[in-house]
Amino acid sequence: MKHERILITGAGGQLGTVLTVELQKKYGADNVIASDLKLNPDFMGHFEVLDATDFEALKSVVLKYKITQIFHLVAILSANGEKFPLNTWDINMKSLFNVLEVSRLHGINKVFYPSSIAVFGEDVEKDNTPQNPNLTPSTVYGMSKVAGENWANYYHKRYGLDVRSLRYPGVIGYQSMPGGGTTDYAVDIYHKAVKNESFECFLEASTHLPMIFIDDAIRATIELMDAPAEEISVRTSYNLSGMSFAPQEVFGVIKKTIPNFEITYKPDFRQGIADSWPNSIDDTQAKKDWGWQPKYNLENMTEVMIEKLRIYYN
Ligand code: AKB
Repeated sequence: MKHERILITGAGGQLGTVLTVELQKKYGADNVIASDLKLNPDFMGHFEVLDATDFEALKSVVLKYKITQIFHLVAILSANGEKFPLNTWDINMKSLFNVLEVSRLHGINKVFYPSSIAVFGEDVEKDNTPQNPNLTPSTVYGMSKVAGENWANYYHKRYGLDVRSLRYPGVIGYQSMPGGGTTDYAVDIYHKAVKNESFECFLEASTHLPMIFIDDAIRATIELMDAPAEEISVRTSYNLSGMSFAPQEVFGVIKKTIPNFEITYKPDFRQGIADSWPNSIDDTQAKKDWGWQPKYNLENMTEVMIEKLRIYYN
């Protein structure tokens, strides 16, 4: 196997925290370089303070460690992104351009770029949203992801750069908190339940959204990156599905274990974003091309979330 050296940008975020540990296990801690704007004092391994919008800084990390693969996780998410739209566009696009250019110019052999269900807008079938509908996103974050998918495809076609991408649903995990997304309620609800607090939900009770458990999300990322290049037929971004549920459903499942748990609903501006997204996703192409199969549903995910968070809070 070729000796790989991995750089993760945005490594301190919800996905990055967990993905970094998995990549350390796979490639050895010495071959994984985590980077972000700030160092988490508990982090174990190689870390570089890096602003991925600064091309020269990114290039010097790539050269210093002889990086061969980049997992580019930097992004301002859907809800936070709406507060400063132009700034969101700048950060999301500039950091991606830097990663694509540094990869093209300095011999990176693979790039991972996360996309999102935020690429979909009002024009799609809400149930089992297909791989290739008309994309009219409602948020700047979604617009940046549609543009980013097309740039990934362009770099692949024009320069032969092996960029691979997944459209993540809302990711639910116990190891780290999400920041500034519309699906964040589905992580927060477990924390409140385990701490015996009531939960105020910023979405309506019946708002179905596509979601995925962190273990499945990380496994999908690694399986996609490990797949032989000739099996990757989608060079924009693959639809990825784990499960789909509404706040009232996750509440009902948590209540089976924590009967005193209470919920109230106070929808805010994030309701509008959620209403523009699919209820569920058709990921047939990912299943066909590289064998994707989720392992977690709402029930078995809830068991793990409650068990792990109880350990964390006790
Ligand atoms: C968000 O809610 O913005 C993210 C996403 C679905 O991309 N979790």
